[in-house]
Amino acid sequence: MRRILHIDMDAFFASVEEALNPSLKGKALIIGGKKSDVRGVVATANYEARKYGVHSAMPLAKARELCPHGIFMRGNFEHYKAASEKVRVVLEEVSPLVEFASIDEAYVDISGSLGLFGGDDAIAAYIKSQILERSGLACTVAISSNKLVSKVAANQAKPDGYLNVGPGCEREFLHPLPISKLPGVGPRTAEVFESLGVLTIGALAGLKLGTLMGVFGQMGYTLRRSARGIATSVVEPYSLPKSISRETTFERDLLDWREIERVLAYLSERAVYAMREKDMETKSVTLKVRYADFKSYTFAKTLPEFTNVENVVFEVLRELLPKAKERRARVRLIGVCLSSLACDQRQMLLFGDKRRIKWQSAMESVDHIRGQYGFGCVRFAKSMAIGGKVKLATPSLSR
Ligand code: TTP
Ligand code: MG
Repeated sequence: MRRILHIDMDAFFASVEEALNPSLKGKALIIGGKKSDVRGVVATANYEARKYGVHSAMPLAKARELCPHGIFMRGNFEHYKAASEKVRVVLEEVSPLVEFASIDEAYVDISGSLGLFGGDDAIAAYIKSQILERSGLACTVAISSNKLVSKVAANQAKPDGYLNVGPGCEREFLHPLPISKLPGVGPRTAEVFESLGVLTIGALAGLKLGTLMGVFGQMGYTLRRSARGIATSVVEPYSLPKSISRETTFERDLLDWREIERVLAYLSERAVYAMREKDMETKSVTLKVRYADFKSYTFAKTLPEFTNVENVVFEVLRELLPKAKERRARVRLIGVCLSSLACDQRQMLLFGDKRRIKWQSAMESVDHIRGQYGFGCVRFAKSMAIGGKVKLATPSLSR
């Protein structure tokens, strides 16, 4: 019998702050920026602050309006990483098959551990109590026969919850839920379904495959399977990132593209460095721009071959920039995303062109120095004009 557990920490960044400083408990707490910060967005809010309508990705200014008495904090990513590691230790005591989907969310294949712990309920109880004891943090756990159903179930059971969807009950569990709860159904897809009168996951599961594929193509097939509670993907312990992005909101909306380009150069340096740390290479570069009217656009380009050097990424971004400038609007946020990632094929170096080999070996030395003295000790001249010490306005979204 396959039993897959999903765990998601409750109000994660906020709960870590509360655990470090218990006097914050019971108060409305918002992480993402100080009260005086005019820019930036909410990373998360504790459940007290959520009562006022504050949620992740909301502009800080709006959060301040809704919850003026709230406590606002920038947050500290190192603390969140450390808390996440404590969670990992507990999960790995239960099973070696642990896959982190984000900093506060993981899947555990517990099929082989049921006998040892005395069943799935016992495993959930062990995980919840051990995490609380060792880190002071509450979490929500759900178990079912696959990742998809467990994820949906955990969302339903939040906060501090536990839900076990028994074998064979997956469909029955999903059917009454609104369509938007199904992974893969974003706000736009949900709108399409709603306009067709399809409001629940059950209604979607009942649609004819031909109808669905007519509207959504291949995605229609996947959605129908998901709606029927069918998911076959396995828990992959050391999952590699699918993309690496860095983005930031400016202190004030900018029209000066020279300044924007410098910040973009800095962000791509950070992204490429993070990618190399994971021994990965990219084949697709995306430029993200959010303008003053909050409209976001992305411009992407696929590279002829994989790269892990900044200069190649800079060149691609420079090609994409004219499209971003066309809108002639002030820019609120800029970001870069590296995707189509693959593990670095070092042996390919032998076949690379001379320039590439030169850059790769130069950056290897740079990374070595950065490993000892920190990222900021070696920077490209392109981004230096924005200053030596850069603080990104939305650090939590800029991993
Ligand atoms: P989530 O698990 O989505 O949210 P949460 O843990 O704060 O709250 P809950 O699960 O109880 O609903 O995200 C985990 C952390 O990731 C969150 O604490 C902060 C960070 N995060 C951002 O920085 N920006 C975002 O837009 C989101 C959604 C999360
Ligand atoms: Mg969470």
